[in-house]
Amino acid sequence: MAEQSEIRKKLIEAFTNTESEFLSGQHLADIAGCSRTAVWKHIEELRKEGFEFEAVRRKGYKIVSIPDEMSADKINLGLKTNFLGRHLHYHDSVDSTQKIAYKLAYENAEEGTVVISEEQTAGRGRMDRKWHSPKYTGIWMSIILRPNLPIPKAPQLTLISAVGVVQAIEEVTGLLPEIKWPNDILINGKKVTGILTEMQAEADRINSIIIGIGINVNTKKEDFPADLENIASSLSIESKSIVDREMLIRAILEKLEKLYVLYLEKGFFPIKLMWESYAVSIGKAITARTLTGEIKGKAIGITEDGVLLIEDSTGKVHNIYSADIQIDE
Ligand code: BT5
Repeated sequence: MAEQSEIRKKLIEAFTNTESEFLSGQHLADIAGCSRTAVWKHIEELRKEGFEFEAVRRKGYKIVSIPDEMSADKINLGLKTNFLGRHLHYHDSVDSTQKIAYKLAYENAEEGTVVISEEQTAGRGRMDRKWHSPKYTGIWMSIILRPNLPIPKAPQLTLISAVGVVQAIEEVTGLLPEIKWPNDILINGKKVTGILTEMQAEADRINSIIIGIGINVNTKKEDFPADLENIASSLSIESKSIVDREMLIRAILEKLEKLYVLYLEKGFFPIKLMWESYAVSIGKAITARTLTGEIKGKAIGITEDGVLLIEDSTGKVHNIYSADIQIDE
């Protein structure tokens, strides 16, 4: 029998393709590959999610409206991926999607499993910093990947994700975001997205990588707390319009899947070129603040492993594995 989420997807597709037509229970059962009773049960579940249907005896069902809030089914609608987002866990409120994804990964969740929440009460950034994640305004999601790679390659996944998110934002909004190494996406110098890559490893191999992506989508200026007011922005502030979060999620999953497959086949080099074309810090004077101190110099590029290279005033080149970057010029 077809999987539950697949059945749901096929049903919604059937309804949205035919719009105002009534579809018989038997017809829907044939399309979805399940029994008529199962069709009825799925329609009841969809009603709980805010989909409205009209049911007429002998004629069947007609879709009347699709809900505004996000739902796993609406995100799935028209999603053109093979594995990213095929298992989607949607929540109204969680502490952190990273924590939930971490648990799912530990319980052997499939590669490509995605956790999304409308709100995070304890969203986090790197080094346990807070990530502001108010309800219904953004995309707070975590993606489970299981690449067969040695541990030092893990930071490349942050860069791959950043490229995917930039391409998706560009496609959906027309905005032109820039990447600040390693994990910030900026528009007009303000942070609209942060990426957090964490991993579970065994011996020297990666078991799973959890990519956390936080995007301020329809956040209003007044929704940001005082400490973020001057450093953060949202896609709707920058584009002066409301952005469809589900469409953006689909675009991210599609771009990211393509890049990830390309990376597994061809290695990091093609991604590195794309990443560099979006990077704002390369060629500029920057200050890198690491756990052990501060390094000032010119950012000259990244290595094959995604390590940032800074040349100081004496000509010495420093390899930066993890830091916060300030652009000085
Ligand atoms: C990041 O850390 O930028 C990674 C953020 C990852 C968030 C996602 S949401 C889904 C998943 N679940 C989680 O719990 N997390 C991930 P970092 O580079 O350390 O930046 C953190 C800093 O960004 C904070 O100290 C603030 O200064 C700033 N910040 C916090 N919330 C922000 C927001 N909504 N927009 C812009 N900047 C923010």
